[in-house]
Amino acid sequence: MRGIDLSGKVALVLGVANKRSLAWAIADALGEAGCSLALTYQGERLRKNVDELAQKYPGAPVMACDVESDEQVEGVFARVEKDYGRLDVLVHSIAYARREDLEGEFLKTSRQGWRIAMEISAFSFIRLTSLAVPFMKNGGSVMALTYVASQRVVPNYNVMGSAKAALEHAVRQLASELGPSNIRVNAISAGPISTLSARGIKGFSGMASHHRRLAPLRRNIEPREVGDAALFLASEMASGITGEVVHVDGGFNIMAI
Ligand code: 0WD
Repeated sequence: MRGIDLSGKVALVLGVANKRSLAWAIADALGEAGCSLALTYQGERLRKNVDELAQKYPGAPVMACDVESDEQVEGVFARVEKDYGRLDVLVHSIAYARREDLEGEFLKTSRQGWRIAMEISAFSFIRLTSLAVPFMKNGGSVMALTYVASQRVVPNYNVMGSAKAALEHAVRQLASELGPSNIRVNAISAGPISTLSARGIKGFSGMASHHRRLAPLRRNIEPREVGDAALFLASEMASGITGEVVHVDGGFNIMAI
């Protein structure tokens, strides 16, 4: 157990694909701090990975949730209500764009490619938050994962940069609306980590070594460091922080050259 104790709290974590997923590290950080967990998987192919994580946290429900399905999204909250009747923490660690929209010219972005990236990577955050709010009766902490390509041009990140910009705006807008209910809404902007979705970005390994060279800490970050930041944001230690984008990137974002 680290310094923060989340016993008695409940967190819903979406976006575990496998052991390398940032959501896995976040779920572990929260679970090891005593937080009860509810976990989701997108599609049967990922179910056994999430089951493996859930085994460490007896009683944690594991639910199918593709955010493109209203029925599945609503089903998740019905189960949270049944199992726990409350929610304190919501973690959105989901992003998707078609491979052809993550390379080549941004100018050629298709209507469909834009819609898919925006809907899965940004709109789902608003929808999930709206369904979580009624369960956060004593306040809560909501968080999403973002990347510096929301603010600056990163080659090949293309439509995902647009989606992350929309996601960060949603963080601020929701923080403003939910602050009076003591629900805090923040984003963690992580440096590049080699996960399933990161490897879908063309030239990812070059990007990671560029970060390593330029970042003040002169290294890439570890998933555990994202987990620790999420643990902090979930806890009372962060009670005064909302609408923020917290960078866990070794300081990369402050550098010009
Ligand atoms: O370098 C990185 N890895 C960074 C990731 C740097 C900064 C930010 N991020 C963000 C990502 O953009 C994403 O928002 O962190 C979040 C988590 O990504 P991850 O942990 O890097 O990647 P991964 O382990 O692949 O988890 C993302 C998961 C999907 O995985 P795959 O690879 O199967 O698409 O998002 C989920 C899915 O499990 N996902 C969905 N979940 C529900 N419904 C959907 C969907 N429609 N689409 C993707």
